[in-house]
Amino acid sequence: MSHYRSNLRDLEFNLFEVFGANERLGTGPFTEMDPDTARGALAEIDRLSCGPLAESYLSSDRNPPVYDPATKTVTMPEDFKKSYRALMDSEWWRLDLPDELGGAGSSPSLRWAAAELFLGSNPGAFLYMSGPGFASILNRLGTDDQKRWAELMISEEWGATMVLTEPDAGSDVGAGRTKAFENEDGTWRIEGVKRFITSAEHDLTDNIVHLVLARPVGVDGVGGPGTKGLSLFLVPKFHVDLATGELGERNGVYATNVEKKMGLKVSTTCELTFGDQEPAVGWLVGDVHDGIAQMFQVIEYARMMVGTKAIAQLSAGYLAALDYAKTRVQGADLTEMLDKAAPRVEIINHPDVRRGLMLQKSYVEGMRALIHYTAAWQDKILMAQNGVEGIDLDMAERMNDLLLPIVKGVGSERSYELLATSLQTFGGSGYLQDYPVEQYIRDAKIDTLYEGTTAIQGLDFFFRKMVRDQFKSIFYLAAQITETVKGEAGNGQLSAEREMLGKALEEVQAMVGALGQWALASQENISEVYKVGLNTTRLLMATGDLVIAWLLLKQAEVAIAALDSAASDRDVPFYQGKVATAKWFARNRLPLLAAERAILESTDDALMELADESF
Ligand code: ST9
Repeated sequence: MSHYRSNLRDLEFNLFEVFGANERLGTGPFTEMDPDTARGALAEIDRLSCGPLAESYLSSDRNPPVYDPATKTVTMPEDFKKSYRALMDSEWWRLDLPDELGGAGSSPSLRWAAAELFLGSNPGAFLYMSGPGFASILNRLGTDDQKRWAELMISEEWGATMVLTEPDAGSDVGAGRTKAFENEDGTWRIEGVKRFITSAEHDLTDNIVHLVLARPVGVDGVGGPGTKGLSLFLVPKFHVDLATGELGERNGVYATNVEKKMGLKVSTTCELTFGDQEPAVGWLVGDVHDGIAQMFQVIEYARMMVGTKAIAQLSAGYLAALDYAKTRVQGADLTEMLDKAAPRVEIINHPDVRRGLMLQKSYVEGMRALIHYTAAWQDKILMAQNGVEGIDLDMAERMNDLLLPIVKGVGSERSYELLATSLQTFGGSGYLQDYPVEQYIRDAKIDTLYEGTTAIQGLDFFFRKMVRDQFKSIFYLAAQITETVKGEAGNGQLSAEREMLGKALEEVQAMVGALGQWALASQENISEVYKVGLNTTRLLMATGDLVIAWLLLKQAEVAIAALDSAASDRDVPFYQGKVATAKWFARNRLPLLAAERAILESTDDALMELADESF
């Protein structure tokens, strides 16, 4: 049996019943993909994800890729290669491509729904499928020759990587020391060592195209300190005859180590050395020195992907725990605890197991809604860029920017935390490799780390997405939540929860206000900024809970309307579950925000003044 349990019903509920994908699909840039075609695509992707794609998930953890330091090559496990082939042969990666590159006319929201299925089934395989996604970005940013590279990356199904990190430049990308020297023919010679590079060596594809940040040497106006001195280079593993697409000589970029990791073992994490024995030749992307901004186009995409991966893995963990709880018989019902001969019951009947299941369910479904809400803004961005009228492109971009650190930061933190609750549902059995949850936990931990740690997401959320945005998008979001607080949908059944949502909104607004005050005060007294820094992660997580509660309530409104009309017998428990989940989350999680606000408002200088030796 497949390790993977998907939730296609909830994906379709988000897409078509809550966030209106049916109104966007089949129109504007998505003309080729009408709602029926999209449903058909998701059904097929679901079959692939629960079937052949999932088959090597467990085995490739036990028998991970093998690195040979003599040849600096990696041999991938055979059964993983079969899963990867099934994924590539399905060609669903075309959902990610624009029309001019042979895309399927998909909307971002359909693409992220599909991505959840792939990432829940076999996240490592999805990561190796990076070529098409990176080709779209190269096609957008590149010169004519680089657009040809993009075509070849797609037609030849080559792999691709993003290459930022160095041993002494992790979160601080601007500390990178890898250098680029211009050759007389206009190409560049890259020299340096990069670290933690995902998919940088493997034998799944004939070529790998690296997008590398390096500091140009001897060029006026660029190459200075920090991120702004970095430029972006295309550096292939093999040279290529661009006219024919034929591979030429090996380029001087080699994987000089592959890390041994806690999880996601099938995904190679490489040290990549440039120009050690032979020159590593690269091309300046777009022929412009604008590296960090260009790389952030990849990073934004990847941050959305990481949040989706985290939530996909939590969903799989929750559904595995739910199955177990429905079948595992242990102990008597609590009402019969005094009768030692009372019949034993399935553990789903025990109150504490139910509490744990609802905690998982509410976060899984709330965070899935967050992905779809964010993706709906991405749909609107693409529509506005393609001439569809009546969309505020500026606000759509601001909202997408605001939501990305929540998707990535909150999604990954809550998923990792709650996968432990999934495991707990199994009792001691959850600790065994007989069940997939211990691997889900190991494989999900990376999500709080790569593509910017949670601390980085918290800083980005406050300083860039609020202060630099002049609080425009957060005010817009608050106005949207207020509409729900003041609304009347839900047939009178959600009034208490609306009130709780209103109170939670006030708590978060007060937290934003306090951080804003400290940021302002730091202009007079710079150390005030520490109080901001002590609370950016708290604010990120609190806003996450607020948005999750809001989206669960919006889902409950839709569910109540469906129950009041003619929901099929099969759908009744699904919709009733939606209403119960929204109510539970509002009652059990939102009151905690008052405590978070109180803690935040009581922040003083003590922690920063404590001597390092006293820790
Ligand atoms: C990594 C790899 O972790 C993980 C695996 C990836 C695998 C990807 C595979 C994808 C698969 C795809 C599959 C496709 C198939 C699809 C099928 C579909 C069905 N937003 O604040 P400043 C820019 S890689 C936008 O001064 P500092 C901006 O240009 C490692 N832009 O920063 C800005 O200039 P300005 C990941 C932003 O203090 C400039 O940066 N590493 C943003 O110099 C400078 O900004 C990290 O993520 C933003 N949010 O540097 C690094 N922020 O202000 C984490 C900045 O003029 N560290 N820019 O606009 C950071 O993010 C730091 O905050 C820092 C600080 C480096 C930016």
